[in-house]
This record gives sequence, structure tokens and C-alpha cells, in this order.
Amino acid sequence: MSVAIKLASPRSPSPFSLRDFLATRTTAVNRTLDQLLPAATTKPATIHRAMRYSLFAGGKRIRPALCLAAAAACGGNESDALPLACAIECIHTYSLVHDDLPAMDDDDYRRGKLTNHKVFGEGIAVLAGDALLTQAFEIAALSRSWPRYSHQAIVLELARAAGSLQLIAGQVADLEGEGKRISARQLRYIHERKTSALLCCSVRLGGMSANCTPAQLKALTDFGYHVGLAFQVIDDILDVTQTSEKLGKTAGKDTKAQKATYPSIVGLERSRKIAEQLTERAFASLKGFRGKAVALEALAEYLLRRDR
Ligand code: GRG
Repeated sequence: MSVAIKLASPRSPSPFSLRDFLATRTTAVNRTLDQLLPAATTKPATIHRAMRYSLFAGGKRIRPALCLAAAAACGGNESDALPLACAIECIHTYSLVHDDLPAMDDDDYRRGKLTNHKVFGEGIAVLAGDALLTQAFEIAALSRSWPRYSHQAIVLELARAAGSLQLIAGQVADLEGEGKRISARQLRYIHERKTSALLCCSVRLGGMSANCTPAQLKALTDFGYHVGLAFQVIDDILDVTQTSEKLGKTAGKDTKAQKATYPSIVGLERSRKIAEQLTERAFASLKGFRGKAVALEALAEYLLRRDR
């Protein structure tokens, strides 16, 4: 396959290290989230402890990394994108907290730890998810605007990705599809909304924080869409090929819940091929960035090859 990435940016004398990129950006995102959220001791302390419990439970921080990498690709200042990267991580974490509830996927483990409702009880877990979602909009409302992208555009971007036509729509279709035979087309509909929408939003917001051109925004949208789809295909593959210990969440849940996935519909080998093709499409979207999208390229490659 032809998705091998260049490891050095032509503009930078030292080779690009994804390991360093992820480590430094994760540290920056964690520090900023810590500053943006109410302290764990702020009353009512239970809700702030619950929000922080899931937020700092050890997620891979893929969406913030994509947001910051997109800002860099558009020549922006990553520190401008940092609050938006944090807002996305709050929305993502909310979706995981709610997804794990007994009324949804009913999971005991997430990010290698007991799920929020197992520690704090269902009521607080629902509220912690709600509070994380609301926190994301507070952060977006407090962020700056850019000549091409108003405050309204930034808030709208988050609202649309998280709303009933995207993230929630994907979750609804996922719930309603359980135990039913669904087509590859319907599965694509679920993946576009449940997963791709937030990854796409991550890179778009990164680009917007760099006041990107409409052409750059279009390229990032295309990249985020395809990387998002590949991400979910790999997630489905890992659910059947990895252990719970490795994933930090219960493996084999999709089969148990009789969920349609790419491996269940087209098999493992074909699923891997599909993820590779989607990643190639994502790479093709980055042509116009002429070497400045090295972090985005490395992330796409990493997401295809990841084992957790
Ligand atoms: C409104 C009650 C209510 C629920 C909404 C929208 C929603 C719940 C759930 C979203 C569905 C979902 C969990 C999609 C899966 C996306 C996915 C593969 C998540 C895992 O992402 P990683 O691997 O996780 O980046 P970490 O833990 O590393 O951040």
C-alpha cells in the first residue's frame, strides 16, 4: 500500500517525531484542561471530581492532537487552537461517559479504569457527561474569534458536530441497529456521525484557529472525514482482535451486543483494506499543504496502525 509517510518536514532540519508531538501536545492539553475546569474541590465537589475523573483517566487525546496538527498545517499558532482542542476533548469524554451508562453500552471499564457510573453512580455520571458537554461550549464562548471565523462560526461548528444530526444521530442509529442485519451503507451512515463528525470537527477547528482559507478548510474537512471513518473501522477491528487489558475497555462488546461492524459484515481482511483505502484518501486531501501537514500525515498513519 502507498500510505508510507515522510518523516521529515522539508522546512524543519530535525526529523518529525510523532511520539514527541503526542507527548508534548498531551501535556499541553492536560495542563489547559486543568486550568479551564473548576477545581475538584469546587462545590459541588462530587460533580467536579466526576468530570475530572473521566477527563484525566488517560485517553489518547487523538482529537486535540488532530486539532493542533491542523492549526500547524495552516501556519497557525498552536496556542490559539489549544482551548478549542480542549473543548473537543470535553465533548468526546462526555460521549464516552454517556455511552458507558447501563442505558447505553453498559460498560464497566473505560480508559483502563472503572467507568464513571461505576465510581460515582448513574445519576452523577449522567450529570458529569452533561457538565462536560456544557463546559465545551463555555470554553468555545470564551475563545477568541478570527477574521474569517467569528465566535458564532466556532460555536456552531461544535454544536453541529455534537448535535442530533451528527454525533447523537450516529448513536441513535447504532442503538437502533443492535441485533439487526444492516447494510454496509447503513454502517457507513453510523460511522460518519458517531465517529467521523467529531474528528472532522477537530481538524476544522484547528484550521479555523489559524484563520485558514476556504480551500484549506475544504481539504481539512475531506481529511477529517476519511481519517474518522478509518478510525472507526480500526476500532471495530481492535474490538475483535485485542484484549480488554490492551484496550482499557471491554473487548468483544460489539459481537456480544450483536452490533453490525465492518469485520462482521465484510470480514477482518477486507476491513483492513477498507481502512487503508480510507487513509490513502485522507493523505490525498493533504497535497495542497506542501509538507506543512507532516503532523497530520503522521497521525493518520498512526491511527491506521494503532493497536489500542
Ligand atoms: C446523549 C445519552 C447520550 C449519549 C450520547 C454520542 C454518544 C453518547 C456516544 C458517542 C458514541 C461513541 C462512543 C462513538 C465511538 C467513538 C470512538 C471510537 C471512541 C473511542 O475513541 P478513542 O479511542 O478513546 O480516541 P480515548 O479513550 O483514547 O479518548
